[in-house]
Amino acid sequence: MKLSFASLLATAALVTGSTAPLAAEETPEVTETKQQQHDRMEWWHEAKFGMFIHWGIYSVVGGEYKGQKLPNSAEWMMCRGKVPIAEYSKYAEQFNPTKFDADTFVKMAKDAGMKYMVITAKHHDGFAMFDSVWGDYDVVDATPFGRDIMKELSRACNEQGLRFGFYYSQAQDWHHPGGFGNNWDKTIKRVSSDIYVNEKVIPEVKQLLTEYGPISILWWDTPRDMSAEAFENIYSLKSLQPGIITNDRLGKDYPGDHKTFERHIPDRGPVDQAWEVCMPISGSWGYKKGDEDFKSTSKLIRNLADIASKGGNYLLNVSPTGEGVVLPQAVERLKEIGDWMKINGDSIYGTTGSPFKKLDWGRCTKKEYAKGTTLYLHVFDWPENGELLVPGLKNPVKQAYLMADWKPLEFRQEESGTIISLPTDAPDPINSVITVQVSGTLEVEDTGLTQDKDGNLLLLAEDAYIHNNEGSTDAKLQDRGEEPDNIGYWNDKEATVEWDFKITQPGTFNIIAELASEADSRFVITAGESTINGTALSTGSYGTYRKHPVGTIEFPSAGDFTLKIKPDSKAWSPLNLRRVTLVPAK
Ligand code: H79
Repeated sequence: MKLSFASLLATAALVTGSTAPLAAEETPEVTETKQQQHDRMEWWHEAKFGMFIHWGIYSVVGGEYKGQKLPNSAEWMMCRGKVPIAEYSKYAEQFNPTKFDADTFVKMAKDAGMKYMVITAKHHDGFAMFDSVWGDYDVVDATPFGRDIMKELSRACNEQGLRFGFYYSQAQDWHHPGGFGNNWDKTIKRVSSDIYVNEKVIPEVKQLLTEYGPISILWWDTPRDMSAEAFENIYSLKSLQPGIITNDRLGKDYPGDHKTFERHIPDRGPVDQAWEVCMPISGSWGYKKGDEDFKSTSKLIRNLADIASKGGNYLLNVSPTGEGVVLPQAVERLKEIGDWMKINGDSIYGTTGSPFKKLDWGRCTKKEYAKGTTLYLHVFDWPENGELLVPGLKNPVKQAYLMADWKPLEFRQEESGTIISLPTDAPDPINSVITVQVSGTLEVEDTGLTQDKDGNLLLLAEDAYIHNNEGSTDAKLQDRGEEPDNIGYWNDKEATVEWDFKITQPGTFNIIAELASEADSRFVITAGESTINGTALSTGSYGTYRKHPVGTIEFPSAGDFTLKIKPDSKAWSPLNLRRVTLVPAK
């Protein structure tokens, strides 16, 4: 849709008022409490599982350019191939997804058990998948398809009862001369990012929030430094859709409603904060020819349980082709997830995070009520001895049963926790859920790490929480079979490793770290009130371990503590860490 310049200005002015900040009485600053925010997001917390869709004119070529397969995610092909704007725009002429049917799409998401959908209205390439007011660089005006895909999906979502939201790349725009990111097309006559924001972002987002029915989510991406005014003007648009939920990627001063983790699941979820993991079902976000990197159904179902057990949401991405269909590999997986959800959905929807720290056999989600709690035990590894230990669970158990058949299970409660007797075979090889109803306020004794009788505390790699910096998946546990496991690939200086434990015999301790490194490395250990600067001299290789005395630490009183190791950003060199031992100082 092409508007006259005058009407374009009028549209922008409607939203921004003027270039001056809005007067206080025009935008009464409503400060929302945490509780109010949580209530506004109730449907989202309840939902847990959504569909992400990356679809654009890049989908036509599936990541290939001039016969070359470009590396990485296919929606980045314009940038990876340094494709000039004039040439890239021509892909629009090939975008004709005649097999697309919005109802089928929405039904597919719904049948998978998903409760919301977020689709790329505009990705970094700048191409609008709706009839943009900004100009003709959109699916209606520039493609033979000529249909407003966003409108069709919005309608179908409404009809079928799925929440609908837009992904919008507000900063990167490789097409507009004021957008961020395009440093390869030398024909661009640069204008300021304020111009880009005022003439494209604001009118388009305003349009998306006013002409497409109820919009539940705005999903920003890849923040860049923009003027304070630009940020404020973009941010204020959310008032056009009451209750809309936004993510944390508009800019650093705009935390939005939830944190986003891309492609990886944090070891533990952020506390007192809503969060979501987005992840492509295969390797690439946008359709990529030859991408066979589909995650198994087992992995996907366990990811969903893992994320729910930590209190987060799962936004799982599919990649329609240029023809407008989702590949059979994805369809099959979504169907299998849906089959699992039909039986076990109650263990996901509306649940909150696990009251247990780590569980050897799987994960736990819960629902708390006035007089009791329902625990959902997600058993990934079915116990061979037919007994499942729920460590530290002290509440009286009212009943326990398998979600698959509702048959009551025998249980007994001992010092170590509650033990549930199970049938020999797992009803589901991926994740069998056991429902346990307990009475009273939840009471779980911490059966986690603690000192042995001599006062030693052993912190093993496999018991650590590895906190990866957002977007990074570097630091991880390496399974070494017969050899002890270690934390490895610790390349990211922002990644930290921590252990929670209980001190029962307070005092002063010598810290000994068993590690291997190719170069000298420095790190910082914090625990309780203490901070210790640690040095690890090179052991010669990543496979040669040595026990390094790191320093001493004091725990003057008994209680729960966390010990955290953080790379010293100025002198860090990656190391492999097997364990940290605290030995009482004589
Ligand atoms: O929309 C999806 C990605 O395209 C987008 N966010 C998700 C939801 C995203 N944009 N940037 N990034 C994620 C992170 C940047 C990754 C990069 Fe690269 C590494 C940019 C250049 C090197 C990915 C890999 C793109 C090209 C290679």
